[in-house]
Amino acid sequence: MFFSKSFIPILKNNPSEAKIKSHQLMLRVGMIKQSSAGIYSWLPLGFKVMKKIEQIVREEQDRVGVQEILMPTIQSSEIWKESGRYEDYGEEMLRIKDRQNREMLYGPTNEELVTEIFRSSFKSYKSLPQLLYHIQWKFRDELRPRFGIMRCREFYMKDAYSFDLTDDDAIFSYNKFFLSYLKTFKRLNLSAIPMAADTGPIGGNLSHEFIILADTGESKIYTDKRIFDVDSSKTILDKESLGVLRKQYEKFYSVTDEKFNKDEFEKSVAEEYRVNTKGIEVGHIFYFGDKYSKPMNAAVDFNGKKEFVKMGSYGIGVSRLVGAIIEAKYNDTDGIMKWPMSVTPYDCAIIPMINKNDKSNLEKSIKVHEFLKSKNIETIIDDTDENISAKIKKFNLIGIPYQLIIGSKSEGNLYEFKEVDGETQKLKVEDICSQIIKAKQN
Ligand code: P5A
Repeated sequence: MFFSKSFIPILKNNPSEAKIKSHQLMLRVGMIKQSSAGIYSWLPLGFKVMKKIEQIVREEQDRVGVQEILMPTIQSSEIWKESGRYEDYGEEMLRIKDRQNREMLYGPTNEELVTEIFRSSFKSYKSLPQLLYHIQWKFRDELRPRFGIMRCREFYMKDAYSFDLTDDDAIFSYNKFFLSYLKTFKRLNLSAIPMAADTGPIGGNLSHEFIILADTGESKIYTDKRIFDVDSSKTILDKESLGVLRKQYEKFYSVTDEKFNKDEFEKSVAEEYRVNTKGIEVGHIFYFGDKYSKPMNAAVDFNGKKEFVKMGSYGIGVSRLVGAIIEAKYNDTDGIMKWPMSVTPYDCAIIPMINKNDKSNLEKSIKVHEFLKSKNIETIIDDTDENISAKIKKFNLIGIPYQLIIGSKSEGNLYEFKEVDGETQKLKVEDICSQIIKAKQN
């Protein structure tokens, strides 16, 4: 991709309406464009990052045996009346009437719709467990949408749902998601901590929020810092080890604001381990038993007996994660952003020094680009006539992890190469290639 032909509308200055760094940066480097309050268009740079996040989320769901489906954004009010949530959901729900005057809504979540799909498709306990997910836009008419795509009205969510025969089986499903969330956030280069949380309008009595620490986060958290050292890397998917894993986290006091109790915190966490800070909720999982299956009559036959299925639901804020990663990875002292390799819009920026009468550096850039492309490394060539330092500054801001400079200091087959926040090295293109491939594998 040539920069001159790309659609990356960079602004000269930080937009004044943006209060936090992710919102500022996303507008500044043209990742998103507001279309109305809390509703955004995703431009190529932002969209590329979101799609990469989506793919990692998908792979980790598939890995634990969750099946992908796609439910619509527009739902009928009927099923919400059955569950009793049509009134309860209040003004956050965007209600729409179709031409037959039927009450419809733009789904804020899908517990009802998936329960309806389940009840009309499954009759026997032998088909259980069923674990289903989709990745779809949601709409919540937030009273105060803010911080760009972090708390907006239309957002992209991965939501999964589990159906089991017994509470015990359902907890096993819950724990599968618990582990898969830890692995998903790790692949995004984030350290997300599971915290006991309130269930709000989704319901139930077991719930964890997955929170990454950030000063600009909206969630207040109280935790024991030893929770950051729990190792989930070797956990396998059997019932017992998943139970043990959750206990390893739960033995540390770790709650969000709504569950906070000062005496309990001080009693369970020695002063040296206490962390009282802010974070961003990037995922939230719930166990709510038969809260939806009972009123909606979603049951299976178990040896002649009707059993309402036990359900849980599991959300990841896919679009919110784009902002959350920026909050975690952007260094505002030097204005340098560095995308994790797993989600970066481009792996490497090729920055040639271009003179009016001499296009040889541009030609070299194209050759390097072709070579790297053949090794699955995605690059963007800055073919504009800005000077080198302006180009470097631009890519420091965008956050492309590597920069390859083709200019006066390139000698023979050696190029200047640097990690966005690292030292400049002089390397052959083959060595540059292996360095990037190595970084992609980590
Ligand atoms: C779980 C999946 C649910 O809706 N039902 C289906 C359950 N949970 S949740 O916590 O309400 O939302 C899941 C995740 O979605 C993100 N999120 C948002 N992102 C951007 N703007 C919003 N207004 C917004 N609301 C929720 C969060 O990451 C949340 O964890």
